[in-house]
Amino acid sequence: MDYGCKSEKNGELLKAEGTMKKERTFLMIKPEGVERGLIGEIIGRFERKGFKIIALKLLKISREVAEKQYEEHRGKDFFEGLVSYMSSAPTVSMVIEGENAIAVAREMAGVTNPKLAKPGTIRGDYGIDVQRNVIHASDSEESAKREISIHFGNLDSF
Ligand code: RTP
Ligand code: MG
Repeated sequence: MDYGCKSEKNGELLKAEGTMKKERTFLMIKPEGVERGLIGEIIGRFERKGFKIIALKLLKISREVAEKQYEEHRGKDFFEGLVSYMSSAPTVSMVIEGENAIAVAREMAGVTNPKLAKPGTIRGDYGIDVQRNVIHASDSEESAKREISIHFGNLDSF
């Protein structure tokens, strides 16, 4: 299984676009990131990169919300484990804003499997395994819109 492809594609996307575009994206610090005391470290990376925090909350999400967030994976063998895990303990949800936020945040997160993620990326530095990979980041404009709305409702006026 190639866990690397999506982020590789983001790198290509950034190069190919070559344009600056102000965007918002949705991020979530997964349960083990919160449990291990990595909230400040992770938020700090995005702040230092110049992103603006638009919305932020710490809570244990319901199974229903986890299912909605990961709807695209319904039916896959890891779906049940994923939604159980994501709703098992507190997480931190946030919306950040900045130039090319969606692709840049994916690059900063690193590829899905922490064992393959590069040092300097969040998953490369702190990830334990494919499920406990510290952070979720929206993978497209459409996903970002959908996920922001699931977790924060309408933020257009913020
Ligand atoms: P995410 O949605 O959490 O930002 O991660 P991603 O885009 O890098 O990866 P995705 O393919 O969307 O998978 C969502 C999350 O499901 C878990 N996963 N487990 N056991 C497995 O084979 C497997 N594959 C994916 C990971 O926690 C992944 O982040
Ligand atoms: Mg994903």
